[in-house]
Amino acid sequence: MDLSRRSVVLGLSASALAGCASGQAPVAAVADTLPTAPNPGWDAWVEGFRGRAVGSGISASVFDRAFSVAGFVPGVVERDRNQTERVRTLEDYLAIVADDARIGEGRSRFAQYGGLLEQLESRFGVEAKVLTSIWGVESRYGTRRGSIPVISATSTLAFDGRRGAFFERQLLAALRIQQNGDIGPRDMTGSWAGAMGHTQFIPTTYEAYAIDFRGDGRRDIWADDPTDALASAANYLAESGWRRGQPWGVEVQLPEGFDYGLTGRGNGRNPDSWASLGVRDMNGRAVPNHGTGSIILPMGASGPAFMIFANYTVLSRYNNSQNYIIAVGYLADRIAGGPPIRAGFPPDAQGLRLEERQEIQRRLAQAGYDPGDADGVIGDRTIAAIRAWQTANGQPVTGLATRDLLESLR
Ligand SMILES: [Ca+2]
Repeated sequence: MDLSRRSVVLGLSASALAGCASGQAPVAAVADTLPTAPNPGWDAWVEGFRGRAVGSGISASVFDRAFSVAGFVPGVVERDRNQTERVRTLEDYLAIVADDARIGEGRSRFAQYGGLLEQLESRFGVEAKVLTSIWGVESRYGTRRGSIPVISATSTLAFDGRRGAFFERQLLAALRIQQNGDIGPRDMTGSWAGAMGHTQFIPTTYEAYAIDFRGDGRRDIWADDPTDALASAANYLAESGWRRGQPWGVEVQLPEGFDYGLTGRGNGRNPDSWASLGVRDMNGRAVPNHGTGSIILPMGASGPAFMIFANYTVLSRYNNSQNYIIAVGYLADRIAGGPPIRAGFPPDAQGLRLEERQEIQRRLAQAGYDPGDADGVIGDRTIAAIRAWQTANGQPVTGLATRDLLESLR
């Protein structure tokens, strides 16, 4: 095989980790590019891996064809290392993946693909709104499917990542998928961690659950047409035990003096028991019988409370992050016309609420800085804009969105 690799620029859009069980909720990143770079260590690793791959049943020609267009991508390693650093609150995560824009787009897609979604719902027993929501959270309805070659991404992370064994399994699965003829090396793209297509399946999840819905011989989750991808997500949820017509969870209100020791994902009770403790839905009624439920408080006692049911656990198979599961369930409900979360969110560590963080962003933009969208999420761009403003105004350069900053900007 040819180990001299040209440096190419790869597109990166979505960064999702479907099925990774990393506990990290995916967030679609802004579009950027990730180049490959020569790396003799990676070349040597690939040579060694070639023997293991062929030994496990990958044909030498499939292997060499796949790696003839692959390379080491340093930016992928960077993503993997940075991933654990930022822990977003539920409020931030919802502002990113389940904001009004994504709800509106979801309603359009729900209408546009209504026929297909109905077929999937009747065949797999997973509601159309849930499939639409997963599509929305994973790839912004197919617009952020990721354009990094999967062999490059997974081999880079298998060679030089925190989770080498995991990514070697994904790389082997990716090669088997190519060997099976579902997709060619140049078209097998995904996000930085190897999550592929509209519903961001990692290769092993694809092998286990992908569906060729129209029977054309290929399980194509990469094409513009989302049919196979949505069918595959439906199959995955159905196989994981989805209960049709049952909610993932409902927002609830807790009575004065409620014992918070009763909350937590493992502390299930039957509906009568919760009702007798004074737990009500947001209309003041006892929660209907959806089976055993637990109560979770994603932002503590001063934030929203949810009673969660069996379908919450089913969604956790896709990604075991609490924020991810709530976002998928909530976006699904909103797409179907459900209400916003009624409880307020507590102020952040700096004592600011969402509207105040948005005001900081708007005022920075008015002052000529670039804090990104005024979504109230203090991310890298907003921090950079705050630092630039602080520098220009002779303030200590902290990058923090504080009340003092807001007052100064006013
Ligand atoms: Ca197909």
